[in-house]
Amino acid sequence: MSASKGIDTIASWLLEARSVVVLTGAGVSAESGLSTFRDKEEGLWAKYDPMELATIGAFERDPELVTRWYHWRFTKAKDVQPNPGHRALAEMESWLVDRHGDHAMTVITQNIDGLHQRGGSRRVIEIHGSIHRWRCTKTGEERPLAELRFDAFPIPSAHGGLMRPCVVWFGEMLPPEALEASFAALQRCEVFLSIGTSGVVQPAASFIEIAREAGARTAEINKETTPNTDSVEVALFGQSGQILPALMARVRELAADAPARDT
Ligand code: BJW
Repeated sequence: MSASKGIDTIASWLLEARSVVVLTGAGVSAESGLSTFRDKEEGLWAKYDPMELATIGAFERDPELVTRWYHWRFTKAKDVQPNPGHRALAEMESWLVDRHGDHAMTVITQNIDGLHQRGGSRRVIEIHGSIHRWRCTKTGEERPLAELRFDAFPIPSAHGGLMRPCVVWFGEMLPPEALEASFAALQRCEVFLSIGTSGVVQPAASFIEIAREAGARTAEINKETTPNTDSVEVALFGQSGQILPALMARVRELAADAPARDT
């Protein structure tokens, strides 16, 4: 299917859909200047060993290294801006919410960078947590990053523990409330878009199947093929920062020709 035909198809789904779920991964933030994980040359895991940085074992072995790494990641995330892909998703949400109400669109993101929210998205579930919140390893008490002083690595907590980022490392459970909210959105979704994720990390990798079983149309937007490419109805290859604005422009064109449906 050509790119413009694919965009047309997804746009026509969005015109009809009352509930949309978008699953995003690191690729959505790549055009803002943040590294993905698994890209062969530029990905973080091409340069660093995930088992040395993104597990609780790594933090227990070398809390200084892991704290410094996440502090560096935070500094990068803070210094970049949401890109046209983030903004187009925010636009998609307000367009759908205007037509069908608050629950019409949910972004489930694996990203910890906060760029969807800064780009204007409101209903965002951060299933792998956020780099903007940290918590005490002893009490679990959370503190916004702005309250922490990064003048010692690792950062001692007020309760005799250490402060760690509220992100989900390999082998850790996802936040139960984020999982619950994700499943609820997946059960009712009519369109599921997988954008900028390699689709290999569980449980997020299974969300597309849950949506499909719930009857959703499925599409993928990615620079490359993924394990989902063959099973989605529409696969668009390219940069999300270019495709998503084109998709929203097409949605608006089609909507101008078609009267809005009642919710
Ligand atoms: C573009 C683009 C552009 C580029 N436009 N596209 C065997 C042993 C141990 C565990 C497991 C196991 N088998 C399964 C597991 C479970 C494990 C897992 O799935 N492992 C697999 C890797 C095998 N999962 C877990 O452990 C999860 N917890 C869990 O399952 O709990 C239950 C349990 C408990 C105990 C034991 C077993 C199970 C937790 C997973 C947590 C993942 N954490 C990380 C780090 C978070 C913090 C941080 O950011 O540092 O999350 S890992 C990393 O991968 C990060 C990401 O959110 C996640 C997904 O990556 P993502 O976003 O897809 O990025 P990439 O780089 O992979 O892909 C980018 C894509 O974008 C590419 O396709 C590009 O082509 C594309 N792209 N530019 C469009 N401009």
